[in-house]
Amino acid sequence: MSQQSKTFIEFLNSEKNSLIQQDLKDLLLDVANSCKKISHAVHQGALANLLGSAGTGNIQGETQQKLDIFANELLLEDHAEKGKLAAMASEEMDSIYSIKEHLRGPYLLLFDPLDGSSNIDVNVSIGTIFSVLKSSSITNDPSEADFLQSGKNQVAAGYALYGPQTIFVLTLGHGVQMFTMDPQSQEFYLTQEDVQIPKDTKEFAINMSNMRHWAKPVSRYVSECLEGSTGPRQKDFNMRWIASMVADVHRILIRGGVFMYPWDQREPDKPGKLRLMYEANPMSLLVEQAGGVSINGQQRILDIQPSKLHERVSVMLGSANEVNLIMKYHQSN
Ligand code: AHM
Ligand code: MG
Repeated sequence: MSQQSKTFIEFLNSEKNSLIQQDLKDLLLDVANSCKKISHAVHQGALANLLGSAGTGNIQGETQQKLDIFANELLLEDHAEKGKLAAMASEEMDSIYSIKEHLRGPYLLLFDPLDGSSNIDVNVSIGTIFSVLKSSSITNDPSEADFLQSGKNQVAAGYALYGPQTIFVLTLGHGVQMFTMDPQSQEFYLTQEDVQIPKDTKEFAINMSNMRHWAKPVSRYVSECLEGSTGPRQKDFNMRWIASMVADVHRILIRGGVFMYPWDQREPDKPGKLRLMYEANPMSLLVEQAGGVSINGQQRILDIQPSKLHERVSVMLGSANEVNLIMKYHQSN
């Protein structure tokens, strides 16, 4: 790494973050340290007997992988006694995890411990997504209601990407920074500051196998992209779908693009596949902080008032001009 690269701790303690509370910095250091341990386990894979199904299911009705459970338990253990949190919530737990009264702190931590579970066994990039909210009270027993805050209330959000490199991406509400883990020292170094998503793009990401189930505005947008330079968009588009939101969003933060996991007719009563509070909200804050746009088709995702912890949402995010066009197609439908 370059001589000038700041470590994650140096970044947190830099002038730029002088207004950030020390206990939030401590919490984020703990999160980054947990991600280092998960990264180690991911890279061991079969050698640590961590591949394959755990044979259990989560509240979403999805089969849990061994690594989903491992990462969830590691995050719980690492944060339960640090004194920074009032409670935690996770994709892998039906209800919230309350911190013992004498160990409670001012924040709520939400996470998808291992995003992209279908990619674990095939050695494709996966990640951990996290969101930090302020707890309304540390004296009352925490409840699910404390978590039901709109995404714009997040005081920090980010993800760790376990790919060819392990990368930690963070926003504290003023810009997006990326840190690369040095595999020798296991230290995160600041490698990209104030990330900006290009406003225009020629790349979209959606699971095309669901095409026949999409709503009209989504079909219209994608079919116009597919028409390429001879169609109304007058340019050829490329498509990518990693099936790990964390990796698809990372690509968009690096070089622009659009990611969509919209509502579709397979399960018409559900707003979408992805979860609002620990997938869409943290990603939306990162995307907006990098100059992009994130919507559900009707409104900005960060403005949605959640009504339950595991609420699902339709997601369209990325390069501003493209996502604004998708919004226009929804409004004129
Ligand atoms: P997970 O949190 O259980 O891994 O599920 C979420 C993932 C996203 O990362 C990804 O965008 C999507 O599911 C892929 O879904 P599909 O397999 O339907 O393409
Ligand atoms: Mg996920």
